[in-house]
Amino acid sequence: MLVTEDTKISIERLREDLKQLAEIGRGEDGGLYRMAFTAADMEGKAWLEQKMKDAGLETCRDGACNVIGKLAGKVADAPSLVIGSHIDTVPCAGILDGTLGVLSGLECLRALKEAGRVPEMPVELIAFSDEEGRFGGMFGSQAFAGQVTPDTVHNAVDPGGLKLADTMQELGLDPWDALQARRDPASIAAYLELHIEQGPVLSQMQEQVGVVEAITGLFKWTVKFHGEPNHAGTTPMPMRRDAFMGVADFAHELPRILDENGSETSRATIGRVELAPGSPNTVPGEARFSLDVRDTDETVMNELAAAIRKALAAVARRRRLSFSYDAESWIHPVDCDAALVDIVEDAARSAGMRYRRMESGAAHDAQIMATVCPVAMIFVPSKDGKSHSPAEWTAWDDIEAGAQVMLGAIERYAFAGA
Ligand code: HGY
Ligand code: MN
Ligand code: MN
Repeated sequence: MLVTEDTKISIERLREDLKQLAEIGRGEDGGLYRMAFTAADMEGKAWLEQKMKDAGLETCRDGACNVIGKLAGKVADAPSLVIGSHIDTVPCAGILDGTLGVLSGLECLRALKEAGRVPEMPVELIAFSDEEGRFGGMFGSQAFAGQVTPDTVHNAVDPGGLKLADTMQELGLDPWDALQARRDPASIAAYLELHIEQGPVLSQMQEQVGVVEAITGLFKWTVKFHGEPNHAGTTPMPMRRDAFMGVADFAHELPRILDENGSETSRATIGRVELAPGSPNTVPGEARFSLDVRDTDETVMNELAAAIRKALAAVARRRRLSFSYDAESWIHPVDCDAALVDIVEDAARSAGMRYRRMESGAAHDAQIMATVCPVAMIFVPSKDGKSHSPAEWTAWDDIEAGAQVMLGAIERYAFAGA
């Protein structure tokens, strides 16, 4: 396996890129608000595209508005090594989730270009649209992997009820073009993604790099309890059909449901609750809430879904409510490709990194790409395990270490024939 140690990433350039992109979509509270297909997200895409051009990459956007930069290979029509992640964020996000993978990938390709090194195959850097699932799933990578259907394009909505199709049209995009974003799997050799761990393991173990072997699956539901709005003063407690109390009762059932049906990698989160009519002196007649449930084993995911449906029905009966739910997305857990994981591990070991093999509790575009090609991921530590908040951080020397391992993995994979 040919490895030249002379190609080094520049942490100064990477730091400058991170600082610049961190200013796009920054809110008053210091968090990032670059949610998918907002003006800030589109500004971030434009900024990134220009950076790719400045780096001498051939750029384009596909029908899902994925931003793509290509480093040409010696064999022009060989299947590409694809690297990337996302630059869209959750509301009030940190500056590294997704972004670090895209900008580290950009720095790797810039370093290779600067060193005049030409890979055997094209290497394509992609910033996938809507990884955070504002519109339900991982729209950009799902479109790239051919998983988007007219149903997705027509019915995907965000938590506020805005339709994906309308949102794209208002940006001058044709949502139906997403159906043409599918890339022929024969043109993709493999996918590599660098990402922050978003958990506590690497930082607690004082390790620099995570060599990811498996990625958790998840399903997202929007659940509704329907009761009866009524006067907060004149309606005796036993006579109420209080939809919020349904949510409260169900939330207290979650630990039991996970204990009885889950595993140590099971997670369940209610991240958003909306009550109607929403006035302080009215018993809520309707409650609508999000449910995010995860496990690395799909059988366990199915068992958790069945147990959750039973618990919702029991709570509804007890509270004289009715309930319904929309299954927003179901993303399969995946194993990373053993040979690609070995390449990442070899790059980490040769660079003298303290590393460990581990699983991902967060979902990533890599698990969508795993449906069409071999994938592997590189993690860098998250300070105090924090993420999806402005407290999200990774020490600069860990960022440099991770990006250098990424470059080492690219060199091992895309220059193998050299
Ligand atoms: O939710 C996740 O795991 C990822 O950050 N989208
Ligand atoms: Mn992410
Ligand atoms: Mn995220």
